[in-house]
Amino acid sequence: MQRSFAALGLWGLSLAQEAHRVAITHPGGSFNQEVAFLFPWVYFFSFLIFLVVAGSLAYVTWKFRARPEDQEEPPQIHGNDRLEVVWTLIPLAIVFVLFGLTAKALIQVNRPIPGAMKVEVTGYQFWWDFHYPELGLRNSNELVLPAGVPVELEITSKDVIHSFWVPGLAGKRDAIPGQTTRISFEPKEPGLYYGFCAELCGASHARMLFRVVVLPKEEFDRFVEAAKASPAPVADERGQQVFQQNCAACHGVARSMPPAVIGPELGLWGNRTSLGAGIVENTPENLKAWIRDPAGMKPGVKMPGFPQLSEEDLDALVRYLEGLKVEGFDFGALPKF
Ligand code: HEC
Ligand SMILES: [Cu+2]
Repeated sequence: MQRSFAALGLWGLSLAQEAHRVAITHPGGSFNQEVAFLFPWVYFFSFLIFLVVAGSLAYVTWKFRARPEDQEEPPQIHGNDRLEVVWTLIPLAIVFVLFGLTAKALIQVNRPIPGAMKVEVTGYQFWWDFHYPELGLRNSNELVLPAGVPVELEITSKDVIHSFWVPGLAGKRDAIPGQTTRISFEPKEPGLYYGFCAELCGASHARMLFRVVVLPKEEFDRFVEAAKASPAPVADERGQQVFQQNCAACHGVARSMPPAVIGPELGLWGNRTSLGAGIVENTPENLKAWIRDPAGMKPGVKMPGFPQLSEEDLDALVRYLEGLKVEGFDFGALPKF
């Protein structure tokens, strides 16, 4: 119940802010296709019941209305067995049909898909980490997936309970510390999908977003190969130095798992469409504002601000970070769901 209210609130937000879409009816993947199949059936029966109930109410109200010549009480009748059996059996049949369809969909979406690509998803206050153990690749806050290939997400949390939700692709799964929950689906349609943390997890819960980039299979393979091949050429020597001194204790740029993860992986920063776990677009201006004062954009954030950096150092740092990328990909140009 609380969750449906949350979804309603998010939907309201999505009307105001196109960047935060909640596309639950978008059949972007196998999971949502199963769910989308249920919608017309539920609507059909709801509409049928509405027509019958509202129709008979209107008819009876009109047919048996009081007339001026009515002096006495109308004949008093009690019950109608045949009618009562009918109006009990028909709804029962409807409930059974909907139950059957729902059970089929539930079994289907909860079934692990054999041969699925694994991704370890870890929730932190207030960001997401994505690690591909089979590919030896890591990225944060933007999960890149191939279309037409089944994927199995192994979801957990390193602090409190979060919940992983990409409305346009699949349903929610809680991220629980010390446990692994799983969700399997096959993304079908390339695009940029908006994701949310769907479990109240602290001051910036509402700013714990993420994105899923679904690429055609060949493009995904090209991206992975290029991301693993070699580190990006250093775009700014001074920026790299500033990074080593101030940031490297918490952030990796090797596109792989550091021994202990504190902050998001930044090795593919230049390919990111968003900043701060999906809260704003990735632009040099937003990045500068973030580095100076992350808490100003995200209350309760676990990254200190760097107001002491000189303007030159900051510019160099931003150039260095924007240069951490794989050439030839513009995820921002993908259709958004
Ligand atoms: C004490 C550890 C720590 C230090 C030091 C630190 N960060 Fe962070 N950083 C974090 C954490 C934690 C987050 C995730 C914040 C969130 O979104 O809730 C973060 C987030 C970010 C993000 C956004 C990441 C994303 O995926 O959107 C950028 C960019 C960033 N940091 C850059 C820097 C730079 C540049 C420096 C050095 C000047 C730096 N950080 C120093 C911990 C740190
Ligand atoms: Cu959360």
